[in-house]
Amino acid sequence: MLPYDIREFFPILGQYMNGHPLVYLDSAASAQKPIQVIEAVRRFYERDNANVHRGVHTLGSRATDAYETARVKAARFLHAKSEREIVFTRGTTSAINLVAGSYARAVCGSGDEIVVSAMEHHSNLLPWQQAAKTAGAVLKYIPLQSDGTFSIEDAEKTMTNRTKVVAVSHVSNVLGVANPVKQMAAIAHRHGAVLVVDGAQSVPHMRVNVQELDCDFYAFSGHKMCGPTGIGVLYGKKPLLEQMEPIEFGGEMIERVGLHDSSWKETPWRFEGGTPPIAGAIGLGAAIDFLGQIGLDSIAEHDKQLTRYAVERLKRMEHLSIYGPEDGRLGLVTFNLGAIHPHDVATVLDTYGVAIRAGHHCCEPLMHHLGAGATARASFYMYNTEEDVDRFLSALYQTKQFFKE
Ligand code: 7TS
Repeated sequence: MLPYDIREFFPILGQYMNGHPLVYLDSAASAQKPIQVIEAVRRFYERDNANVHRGVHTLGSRATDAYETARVKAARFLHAKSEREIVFTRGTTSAINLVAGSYARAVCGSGDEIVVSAMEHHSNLLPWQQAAKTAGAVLKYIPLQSDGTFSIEDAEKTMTNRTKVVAVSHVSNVLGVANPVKQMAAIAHRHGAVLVVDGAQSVPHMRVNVQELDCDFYAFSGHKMCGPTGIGVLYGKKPLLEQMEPIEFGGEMIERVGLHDSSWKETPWRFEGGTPPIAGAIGLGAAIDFLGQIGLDSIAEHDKQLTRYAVERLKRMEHLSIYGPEDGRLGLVTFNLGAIHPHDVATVLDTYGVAIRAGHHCCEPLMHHLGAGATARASFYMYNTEEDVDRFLSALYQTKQFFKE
């Protein structure tokens, strides 16, 4: 377990909510921010704020240096070959939209295939639906097993030599377990396809090495790993990014502009038209430093252990059903409490200061597959403790009594 005093870095956690100490169990939706990140953003605005890649003045070059340093940090964080493989985006959603809107539309012709799973977050589903429609391509689904996961054998069977793109999440935001993305990359490559990995739920909890995985694209959001909102990353292998056209056009992404024709900067800057989220990138750099200081292996171990602690106790509760496979949960558990609507569960928990998420978690196809219209989800991060889990369980017992379930 990580030391309790890690919580001192997160000022928001010191509050009382509805008369109870705040128990924040919704980090899978967005993680809290340590003072190191808050301070980095504040320092930037207080001392270095200016636009990037423009001014010859000193503030402009300080801002540019800080922004580009964040890119280098992101490259090291993912173990990319070069910072030129790091595109700053608004988050996972816009990173995946960039690959779908540019790469997939260019490489997919009529009858080609895009392979996804029904486990995906809508952000890793809708962009592919749209790309397939535009290109006349077929959107194929890897069949899911009863627990919501898929097997590598089924993933392999779904791919053919018409498959151009395979897109899956590294860790599911509902099931909390990891998909075999390294093996999937190898299979996709044998078919001449690329693998796009949605890393929104993995990077906060585990060490990721894109070269080892040999994935072609990897997307994540800063805000789920203690960074600011409004910043994310698309990693892409350089030769792939170099063959991609931008999907946003305007200031700063150009090399030369004529009246009827223009040309673009090199990658990654050609994908960053307009004023980028500068403070966000700097905050993300600070979050990367912070995760490095705490140690991603320690965070992973803590999150796994705490999830196990919660699951063991949830299992003892009558009428409580847990979704997903038995093992391998990395920081979250999804459940329903008898016939009580998960929104009611979350509302009552909130009166005890416990914040969880309820709903379809932007995974409607997976919810249908699991036979649940909606579920409740508790997610854990480095700053959560066994005491948090105990408070959550005790509030859940109160909820059960209240609804006579
Ligand atoms: N992919 C996965 C696996 C996610 O969990 C999320 C957000 C996204 C993509 C989209 O990330 P964004 O930063 O671009 O919005 N997931 C959740 C969630 O589970 N609850 O709220 C947001």
